[in-house]
Amino acid sequence: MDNAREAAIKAARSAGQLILQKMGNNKIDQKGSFNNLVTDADKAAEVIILDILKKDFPGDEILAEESGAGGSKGTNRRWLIDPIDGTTNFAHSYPFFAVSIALEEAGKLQMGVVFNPVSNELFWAQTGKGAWLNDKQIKVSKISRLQESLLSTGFSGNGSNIERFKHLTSITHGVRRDGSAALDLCFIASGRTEGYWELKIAAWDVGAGILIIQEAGGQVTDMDGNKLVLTDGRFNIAASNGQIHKEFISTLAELQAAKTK
Ligand code: LIP
Repeated sequence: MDNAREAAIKAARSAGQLILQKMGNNKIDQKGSFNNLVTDADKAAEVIILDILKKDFPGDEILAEESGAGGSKGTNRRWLIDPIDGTTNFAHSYPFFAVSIALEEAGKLQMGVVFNPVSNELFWAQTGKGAWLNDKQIKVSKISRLQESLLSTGFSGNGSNIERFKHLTSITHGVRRDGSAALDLCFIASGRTEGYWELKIAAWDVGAGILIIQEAGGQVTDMDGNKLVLTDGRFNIAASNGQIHKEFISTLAELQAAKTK
């Protein structure tokens, strides 16, 4: 698995270099709706990543945001790749985005890398080897009360998350809407925030960040508190430092119940 991590870090850094070069100078297209963007930098960065990974691991399956699912499926390994997580931020030269690369083996996350080329912060984790930010090991925060927590979320599904955003903003230290799920998860792992939730997110957005949180001592489930399954489609996610998870999930459940009344 070390060679997979080394290849993923090489791919993330190479893609990050290209992304920075193209910031403010790239073609923006829409994927379906007007606010679901893709840039030529997303596509070019994904080509760089796939070239590096396929050279070393030709038999592995791939699920990548821009080119979809592929690979010979000859092994029980699957790569989850988001060349730019935070594309909308990038398209507006808003400097908060990351490259996210994860590897599953037999359906279990084994390695994850999230690289923020703007801050030069490389978050990574390998099962059993802890979570790291550059050369420093990272751990989740010890905050144990939801009301003392700083949270984050996103609106990839649609505006249906606004009531949760409003309520949780009023009962915690605040909710940030950063625009990059991968970095939202890494900020929990590094103790900068305590919780994150989002509806209709994709495996390529969160695969690496999930393992980084787990190896940093945090917890990730679906929004009902059940085991999260990384399907090829869209799903709901709730992540935290572990300490607030029970209270966090029960608050999300109360809000869901109120919505369905
Ligand atoms: C983004 C996610 C973010 C979500 C955005 C978008 P992308 O991923 O990281 O959390 O709110 O709508 O889905 O599309 O930039 O890779």
